[in-house]
Amino acid sequence: MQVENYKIDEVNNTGISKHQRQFESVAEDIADVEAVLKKLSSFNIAIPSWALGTGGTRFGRFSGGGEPRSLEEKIEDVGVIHALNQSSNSISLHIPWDIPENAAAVKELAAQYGLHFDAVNSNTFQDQSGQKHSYKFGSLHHTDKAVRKQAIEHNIEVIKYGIQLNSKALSVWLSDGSNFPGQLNFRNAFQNTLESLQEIYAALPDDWKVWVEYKPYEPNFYSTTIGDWGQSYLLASKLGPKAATLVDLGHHLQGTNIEQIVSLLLMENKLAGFHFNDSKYGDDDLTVGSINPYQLFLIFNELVEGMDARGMDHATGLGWMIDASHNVKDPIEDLLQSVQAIKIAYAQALIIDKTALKAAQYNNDVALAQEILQQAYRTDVRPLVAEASLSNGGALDPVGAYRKLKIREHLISERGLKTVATGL
Ligand code: PSV
Ligand code: MN
Repeated sequence: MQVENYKIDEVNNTGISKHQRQFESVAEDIADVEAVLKKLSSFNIAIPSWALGTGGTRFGRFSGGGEPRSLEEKIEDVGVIHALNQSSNSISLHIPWDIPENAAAVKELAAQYGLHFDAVNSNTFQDQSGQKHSYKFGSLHHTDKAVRKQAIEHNIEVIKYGIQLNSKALSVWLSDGSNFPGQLNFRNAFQNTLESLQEIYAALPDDWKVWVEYKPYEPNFYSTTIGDWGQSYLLASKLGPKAATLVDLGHHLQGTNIEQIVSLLLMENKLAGFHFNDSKYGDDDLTVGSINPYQLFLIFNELVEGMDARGMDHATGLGWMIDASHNVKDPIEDLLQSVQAIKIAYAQALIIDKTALKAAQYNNDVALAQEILQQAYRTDVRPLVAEASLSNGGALDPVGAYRKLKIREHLISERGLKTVATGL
């Protein structure tokens, strides 16, 4: 379904005067509000194809109604999200969950919704039917060369799909690791991974990147071969300039200072981008900003400061993507909330008084530095985000509009109540 502009306008009209009051009130205190709005308007976050169905846990999965049954329907759902928030103009595919059988048709369909294709993701953490070798004991790090070869070939195949779609990056996450002490020789596992990635790297087109994602545990519970940013950074450095580290917010042990990791990776030009989500305990894949929005803001503070220091374009300089899916929410509402949370954190980071913060840092004025950060964080920037959305033709309140326009009801009537999307 296409969400027609006039319907969004109709919903917006019911809240426009309240919005204008709120916007003027916040805009008054912002030095260059036009520049902030421009940055917000051009900022987009990719939607993962696997997050459009209801998420599950290892204890079960409770599908919602009207879930997309095919890649085409997933594209349709991202089209809905983008029509409402004007900030999700791309989709990231996971192969083989979502194979673009007819790339030209899929690209054309996406273009009808104003969408393009973000990074393509490989999957060597599950065995597929008919697959010759098992990934039970890993893939790119495996002791057996034949298994490694199979996994390398899969990644190269994913690159080929990506080329057809005009993607520009391969995102690799490995579940490779060990469950018990003694199971693995760490050095051999790392070397095998490096050599495998070198073969994949050699197959990258000139204008492509490979993003190396890390994760401390799960599904392995003793060691993970790419378990933290140091291990990912080491691989990315050895691989070369087309390789960088991907930060998934849920892939850190509790208490980790993620913003510091982000700052240093950015300084070294080795930050690929993000998988945004939120977590309370582990890789919970919760809605972005639902648990620790302050951390998200601190990350964006480092991003804005660090990207400006390198003269990078905020919108295109890094890969921005959500990697969250939940088991009790409507996935489209969940994704709309995540994108809003990201834009709110970004807007707050944009309005930090950077000159004053720099001076406070230089003078070791700790209390003032904290005041400056929290002044921005405690500003209700939602009218700025709404104004940016409005100027692009999006909804003032995307979740509210989604409900008012009864989009899920519409999708259920088209697709049925009992549908299941591919993914985890
Ligand atoms: C692994 O937990 C991960 O974060 C990787 O990005 C995978 O590609 C994705 O989740 C699979 O859902
Ligand atoms: Mn991820």
